[in-house]
Amino acid sequence: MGLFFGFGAVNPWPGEATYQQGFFTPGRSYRVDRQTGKSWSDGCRFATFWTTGPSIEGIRHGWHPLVRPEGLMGYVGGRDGWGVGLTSVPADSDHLCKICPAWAEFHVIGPPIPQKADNDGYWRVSYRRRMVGLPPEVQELIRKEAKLIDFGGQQALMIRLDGEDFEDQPLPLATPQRGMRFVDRLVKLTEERAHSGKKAIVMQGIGPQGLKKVQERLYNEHPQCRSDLNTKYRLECWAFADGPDTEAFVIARQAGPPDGSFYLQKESIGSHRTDSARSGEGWKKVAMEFNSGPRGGVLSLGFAVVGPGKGYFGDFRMWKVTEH
Ligand SMILES: [Ca+2]
Repeated sequence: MGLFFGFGAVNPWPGEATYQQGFFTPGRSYRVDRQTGKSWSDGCRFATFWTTGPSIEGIRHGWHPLVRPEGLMGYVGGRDGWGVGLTSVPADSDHLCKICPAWAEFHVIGPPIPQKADNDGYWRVSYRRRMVGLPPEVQELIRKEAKLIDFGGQQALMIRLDGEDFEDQPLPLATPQRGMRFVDRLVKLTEERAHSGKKAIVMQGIGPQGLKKVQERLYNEHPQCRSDLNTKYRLECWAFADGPDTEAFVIARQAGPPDGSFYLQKESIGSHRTDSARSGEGWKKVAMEFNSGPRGGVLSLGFAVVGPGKGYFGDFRMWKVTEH
Protein backbone atom coordinates (compact mmCIF):
# COMPACT_ATOMS: atom_id res chain seq x y z
CA MET A 1 0.00 0.00 0.00
CA GLY A 2 1.27 3.44 -0.86
CA LEU A 3 0.91 4.69 2.68
CA PHE A 4 4.14 3.07 3.76
CA PHE A 5 7.04 3.21 1.41
CA GLY A 6 10.50 4.46 0.74
CA PHE A 7 11.01 6.67 -2.28
CA GLY A 8 7.81 5.41 -3.86
CA ALA A 9 8.72 1.78 -3.45
CA VAL A 10 5.95 -0.75 -3.13
CA ASN A 11 5.73 -4.39 -2.33
CA PRO A 12 5.29 -6.39 -5.54
CA TRP A 13 6.40 -9.75 -4.16
CA PRO A 14 4.06 -12.53 -5.23
CA GLY A 15 1.69 -13.73 -2.54
CA GLU A 16 2.18 -10.83 -0.15
CA ALA A 17 -0.67 -8.56 -1.14
CA THR A 18 -3.88 -9.27 0.66
CA TYR A 19 -6.22 -6.93 -1.16
CA GLN A 20 -6.72 -5.57 -4.64
CA GLN A 21 -8.21 -2.16 -4.39
CA GLY A 22 -8.01 0.79 -2.04
CA PHE A 23 -10.56 3.49 -1.49
CA PHE A 24 -11.01 6.56 0.60
CA THR A 25 -13.98 8.51 1.82
CA PRO A 26 -13.95 12.29 1.70
CA GLY A 27 -12.85 13.28 5.17
CA ARG A 28 -10.36 15.98 4.43
CA SER A 29 -8.51 16.19 1.18
CA TYR A 30 -6.19 18.80 -0.18
CA ARG A 31 -4.81 20.31 -3.24
CA VAL A 32 -1.26 21.50 -3.01
CA ASP A 33 0.62 24.16 -4.90
CA ARG A 34 3.91 22.49 -5.68
CA GLN A 35 5.69 25.83 -5.96
CA THR A 36 4.61 27.39 -2.69
CA GLY A 37 3.67 24.30 -0.70
CA LYS A 38 0.35 25.95 0.14
CA SER A 39 -2.50 23.48 0.52
CA TRP A 40 -6.23 23.89 0.77
CA SER A 41 -9.24 21.68 1.34
CA ASP A 42 -10.92 20.26 -1.68
CA GLY A 43 -14.28 18.56 -1.76
CA CYS A 44 -14.55 15.06 -3.16
CA ARG A 45 -16.74 11.98 -2.99
CA PHE A 46 -15.36 8.52 -3.47
CA ALA A 47 -12.30 7.60 -5.42
CA THR A 48 -10.29 4.44 -5.75
CA PHE A 49 -6.82 3.46 -6.76
CA TRP A 50 -5.20 0.14 -7.45
CA THR A 51 -2.42 -0.86 -5.21
CA THR A 52 -0.51 -3.71 -3.64
CA GLY A 53 -0.17 -4.67 -0.05
CA PRO A 54 2.21 -3.70 2.74
CA SER A 55 4.24 -5.97 4.92
CA ILE A 56 5.33 -5.68 8.49
CA GLU A 57 8.88 -5.07 7.31
CA GLY A 58 7.70 -2.37 4.93
CA ILE A 59 5.90 -0.62 7.74
CA ARG A 60 8.75 -1.04 10.18
CA HIS A 61 11.39 0.15 7.77
CA GLY A 62 9.47 2.62 5.65
CA TRP A 63 10.28 6.23 5.11
CA HIS A 64 8.10 8.75 6.90
CA PRO A 65 4.78 7.04 7.35
CA LEU A 66 2.13 9.13 5.70
CA VAL A 67 -1.34 9.05 7.13
CA ARG A 68 -4.48 10.51 5.74
CA PRO A 69 -6.16 12.83 8.24
CA GLU A 70 -9.74 11.92 9.08
CA GLY A 71 -12.09 10.15 6.74
CA LEU A 72 -11.73 6.44 6.06
CA MET A 73 -9.05 4.59 4.16
CA GLY A 74 -10.10 1.12 3.11
CA TYR A 75 -8.72 -1.96 1.45
CA VAL A 76 -11.15 -3.97 -0.60
CA GLY A 77 -10.59 -7.69 -0.87
CA GLY A 78 -8.45 -9.55 1.59
CA ARG A 79 -8.75 -12.83 3.36
CA ASP A 80 -12.09 -14.60 3.42
CA GLY A 81 -13.68 -11.85 1.42
CA TRP A 82 -13.27 -9.31 4.20
CA GLY A 83 -11.52 -6.01 3.87
CA VAL A 84 -10.09 -3.52 6.28
CA GLY A 85 -11.04 0.07 6.89
CA LEU A 86 -8.80 2.48 8.73
CA THR A 87 -9.38 5.92 10.09
CA SER A 88 -6.51 8.02 11.29
CA VAL A 89 -6.47 10.70 13.91
CA PRO A 90 -3.36 12.86 13.88
CA ALA A 91 -1.84 13.95 17.16
CA ASP A 92 -2.17 17.51 16.03
CA SER A 93 -3.43 19.19 12.91
CA ASP A 94 -0.37 21.19 12.11
CA HIS A 95 1.31 18.75 9.74
CA LEU A 96 2.25 19.69 6.25
CA CYS A 97 0.33 17.97 3.52
CA LYS A 98 2.57 15.59 1.56
CA ILE A 99 2.29 14.17 -1.91
CA CYS A 100 3.17 10.57 -2.59
CA PRO A 101 5.11 10.51 -5.88
CA ALA A 102 4.25 6.89 -6.53
CA TRP A 103 0.49 7.07 -6.24
CA ALA A 104 -0.30 10.76 -6.59
CA GLU A 105 -1.92 10.27 -3.21
CA PHE A 106 -2.18 13.83 -2.01
CA HIS A 107 -4.23 13.88 1.15
CA VAL A 108 -1.84 12.37 3.61
CA ILE A 109 0.15 13.76 6.48
CA GLY A 110 3.46 13.02 8.11
CA PRO A 111 3.27 12.20 11.82
CA PRO A 112 5.83 13.87 14.08
CA ILE A 113 9.35 12.56 13.77
CA PRO A 114 10.50 10.91 17.00
CA GLN A 115 13.27 12.63 18.92
CA LYS A 116 14.92 9.46 20.19
CA ALA A 117 14.83 5.72 19.87
CA ASP A 118 12.93 3.44 22.19
CA ASN A 119 14.83 1.09 24.49
CA ASP A 120 14.90 -1.59 21.80
CA GLY A 121 16.59 0.77 19.37
CA TYR A 122 13.62 1.40 17.10
CA TRP A 123 12.50 4.90 16.29
CA ARG A 124 8.76 4.70 16.62
CA VAL A 125 6.26 6.99 15.03
CA SER A 126 2.91 7.26 16.75
CA TYR A 127 -0.50 8.24 15.59
CA ARG A 128 -3.96 7.10 16.47
CA ARG A 129 -5.86 4.89 14.10
CA ARG A 130 -9.11 2.99 14.25
CA MET A 131 -9.55 -0.24 12.36
CA VAL A 132 -12.77 -1.93 11.32
CA GLY A 133 -13.46 -5.10 9.37
CA LEU A 134 -15.35 -4.69 6.12
CA PRO A 135 -17.68 -7.65 5.47
CA PRO A 136 -18.32 -8.77 1.88
CA GLU A 137 -21.63 -6.90 1.72
CA VAL A 138 -19.96 -3.63 2.62
CA GLN A 139 -17.18 -4.22 0.14
CA GLU A 140 -19.73 -4.90 -2.55
CA LEU A 141 -21.47 -1.64 -1.72
CA ILE A 142 -18.16 0.21 -1.90
CA ARG A 143 -17.38 -1.31 -5.28
CA LYS A 144 -20.84 -0.39 -6.52
CA GLU A 145 -20.79 3.16 -5.21
CA ALA A 146 -17.16 4.07 -5.69
CA LYS A 147 -16.12 6.21 -8.55
CA LEU A 148 -13.17 4.64 -10.28
CA ILE A 149 -10.51 7.03 -11.44
CA ASP A 150 -10.53 6.91 -15.21
CA PHE A 151 -7.14 5.83 -16.46
CA GLY A 152 -8.14 6.68 -20.01
CA GLY A 153 -6.79 3.44 -21.44
CA GLN A 154 -3.31 4.17 -20.11
CA GLN A 155 -0.84 1.32 -20.09
CA ALA A 156 2.33 0.63 -18.19
CA LEU A 157 5.46 -1.43 -18.58
CA MET A 158 6.05 -3.65 -15.58
CA ILE A 159 8.25 -6.48 -14.35
CA ARG A 160 6.49 -9.27 -12.52
CA LEU A 161 9.03 -10.81 -10.20
CA ASP A 162 7.96 -14.41 -10.56
CA GLY A 163 8.81 -14.39 -14.25
CA GLU A 164 8.48 -11.73 -16.94
CA ASP A 165 8.65 -12.40 -20.67
CA PHE A 166 6.93 -9.12 -21.67
CA GLU A 167 4.60 -10.95 -24.09
CA ASP A 168 1.38 -9.41 -22.74
CA GLN A 169 2.87 -5.98 -22.12
CA PRO A 170 2.15 -3.14 -21.85
CA LEU A 171 -0.42 -3.74 -19.12
CA PRO A 172 -3.55 -1.64 -18.60
CA LEU A 173 -3.30 0.65 -15.59
CA ALA A 174 -6.91 -0.01 -14.59
CA THR A 175 -6.23 -3.72 -14.01
CA PRO A 176 -4.64 -4.95 -10.77
CA GLN A 177 -1.10 -6.13 -11.38
CA ARG A 178 1.65 -7.08 -9.01
CA GLY A 179 5.06 -6.08 -10.22
CA MET A 180 7.71 -3.41 -10.51
CA ARG A 181 6.58 -0.61 -12.74
CA PHE A 182 8.98 1.11 -15.10
CA VAL A 183 8.98 4.85 -15.06
CA ASP A 184 12.31 5.12 -16.84
CA ARG A 185 11.81 6.90 -20.12
CA LEU A 186 14.82 5.17 -21.66
CA VAL A 187 13.34 1.66 -21.51
CA LYS A 188 11.00 0.64 -24.30
CA LEU A 189 9.07 -2.44 -25.24
CA THR A 190 10.16 -3.87 -28.58
CA GLU A 191 9.52 -6.64 -31.09
CA GLU A 192 12.83 -6.03 -32.84
CA ARG A 193 14.36 -8.98 -31.05
CA ALA A 194 13.26 -11.35 -28.29
CA HIS A 195 14.75 -14.17 -26.28
CA SER A 196 11.30 -15.68 -25.87
CA GLY A 197 8.17 -15.08 -27.89
CA LYS A 198 8.08 -11.82 -29.78
CA LYS A 199 8.75 -9.17 -27.15
CA ALA A 200 11.59 -7.87 -25.01
CA ILE A 201 12.67 -4.49 -23.67
CA VAL A 202 15.33 -2.41 -25.37
CA MET A 203 17.56 0.50 -24.44
CA GLN A 204 19.83 2.68 -26.52
CA GLY A 205 23.43 2.54 -25.40
CA ILE A 206 24.90 5.37 -23.36
CA GLY A 207 28.39 6.48 -22.42
CA PRO A 208 30.07 6.06 -19.04
CA GLN A 209 28.80 9.47 -17.93
CA GLY A 210 25.29 8.45 -18.89
CA LEU A 211 25.67 5.31 -16.83
CA LYS A 212 26.63 7.45 -13.87
CA LYS A 213 23.39 9.37 -14.28
CA VAL A 214 21.41 6.16 -14.48
CA GLN A 215 22.98 5.02 -11.22
CA GLU A 216 22.20 8.32 -9.57
CA ARG A 217 18.60 8.24 -10.75
CA LEU A 218 17.97 4.73 -9.55
CA TYR A 219 15.88 5.87 -6.63
CA ASN A 220 13.60 8.03 -8.69
CA GLU A 221 13.02 6.54 -12.09
CA HIS A 222 13.53 2.83 -11.95
CA PRO A 223 11.50 -0.13 -10.78
CA GLN A 224 11.64 -0.54 -7.05
CA CYS A 225 10.52 -3.06 -4.50
CA ARG A 226 10.86 -3.67 -0.82
CA SER A 227 13.50 -6.08 0.42
CA ASP A 228 13.19 -8.19 3.54
CA LEU A 229 15.82 -8.09 6.23
CA ASN A 230 18.79 -10.47 6.10
CA THR A 231 17.61 -12.16 2.95
CA LYS A 232 19.55 -13.36 -0.05
CA TYR A 233 18.11 -12.54 -3.45
CA ARG A 234 18.93 -13.79 -6.92
CA LEU A 235 18.12 -12.01 -10.17
CA GLU A 236 18.36 -13.56 -13.61
CA CYS A 237 17.53 -12.30 -17.04
CA TRP A 238 18.67 -12.66 -20.63
CA ALA A 239 20.54 -9.83 -22.32
CA PHE A 240 21.69 -9.14 -25.86
CA ALA A 241 24.18 -6.45 -26.89
CA ASP A 242 23.63 -5.32 -30.46
CA GLY A 243 26.32 -3.19 -32.11
CA PRO A 244 30.07 -2.74 -31.75
CA ASP A 245 31.72 -2.33 -28.35
CA THR A 246 28.44 -2.53 -26.51
CA GLU A 247 27.57 -4.32 -23.30
CA ALA A 248 24.24 -4.86 -21.56
CA PHE A 249 23.77 -5.66 -17.89
CA VAL A 250 21.49 -5.07 -14.91
CA ILE A 251 22.40 -2.95 -11.92
CA ALA A 252 20.76 -2.71 -8.53
CA ARG A 253 21.11 -0.50 -5.50
CA GLN A 254 19.72 -0.97 -2.07
CA ALA A 255 18.75 1.70 0.39
CA GLY A 256 17.95 0.98 3.98
CA PRO A 257 17.81 2.56 7.40
CA PRO A 258 21.25 2.97 8.95
CA ASP A 259 21.92 1.46 12.34
CA GLY A 260 19.89 3.04 15.07
CA SER A 261 17.50 4.79 12.73
CA PHE A 262 13.99 4.07 11.63
CA TYR A 263 14.27 5.97 8.39
CA LEU A 264 15.64 4.94 5.06
CA GLN A 265 18.61 6.87 3.80
CA LYS A 266 19.33 7.49 0.17
CA GLU A 267 22.89 6.34 0.58
CA SER A 268 23.12 2.89 -0.83
CA ILE A 269 23.65 -0.04 1.52
CA GLY A 270 24.74 -2.09 -1.43
CA SER A 271 25.39 -1.72 -5.16
CA HIS A 272 25.34 -4.74 -7.38
CA ARG A 273 25.46 -5.64 -11.04
CA THR A 274 25.21 -8.69 -13.20
CA ASP A 275 27.88 -9.78 -15.60
CA SER A 276 27.57 -8.34 -19.10
CA ALA A 277 26.28 -9.61 -22.39
CA ARG A 278 28.76 -8.19 -24.91
CA SER A 279 28.79 -7.58 -28.65
CA GLY A 280 28.88 -10.82 -30.59
CA GLU A 281 27.82 -13.05 -27.70
CA GLY A 282 24.18 -13.26 -28.71
CA TRP A 283 21.59 -13.84 -26.01
CA LYS A 284 23.30 -14.46 -22.68
CA LYS A 285 21.88 -15.19 -19.26
CA VAL A 286 23.15 -12.65 -16.75
CA ALA A 287 22.65 -13.00 -13.03
CA MET A 288 23.51 -11.60 -9.62
CA GLU A 289 22.95 -12.48 -6.02
CA PHE A 290 22.95 -10.08 -3.13
CA ASN A 291 21.95 -9.82 0.51
CA SER A 292 19.61 -7.28 1.98
CA GLY A 293 20.62 -5.34 5.04
CA PRO A 294 19.91 -6.26 8.64
CA ARG A 295 16.87 -4.01 8.56
CA GLY A 296 15.70 -4.60 5.01
CA GLY A 297 15.08 -1.68 2.74
CA VAL A 298 14.30 -0.74 -0.82
CA LEU A 299 15.76 -2.29 -3.92
CA SER A 300 16.02 -0.28 -7.15
CA LEU A 301 16.80 -1.89 -10.48
CA GLY A 302 18.42 -0.36 -13.53
CA PHE A 303 18.91 -1.80 -17.00
CA ALA A 304 22.19 -0.55 -18.38
CA VAL A 305 23.55 -0.53 -21.92
CA VAL A 306 26.98 1.04 -22.40
CA GLY A 307 28.36 1.68 -25.87
CA PRO A 308 27.16 2.91 -29.27
CA GLY A 309 24.73 0.04 -29.87
CA LYS A 310 21.52 -1.15 -28.25
CA GLY A 311 20.78 -3.65 -25.52
CA TYR A 312 17.83 -6.03 -25.24
CA PHE A 313 16.54 -7.74 -22.11
CA GLY A 314 14.00 -10.52 -21.66
CA ASP A 315 12.83 -13.35 -19.43
CA PHE A 316 13.46 -11.67 -16.12
CA ARG A 317 13.04 -13.30 -12.74
CA MET A 318 13.99 -12.36 -9.18
CA TRP A 319 13.38 -14.38 -6.05
CA LYS A 320 14.42 -14.89 -2.46
CA VAL A 321 17.10 -17.56 -2.22
CA THR A 322 17.09 -17.74 1.56
CA GLU A 323 14.90 -16.36 4.27
CA HIS A 324 15.67 -16.18 7.90
CA1 LIG B 1 9.58 -12.34 -24.53
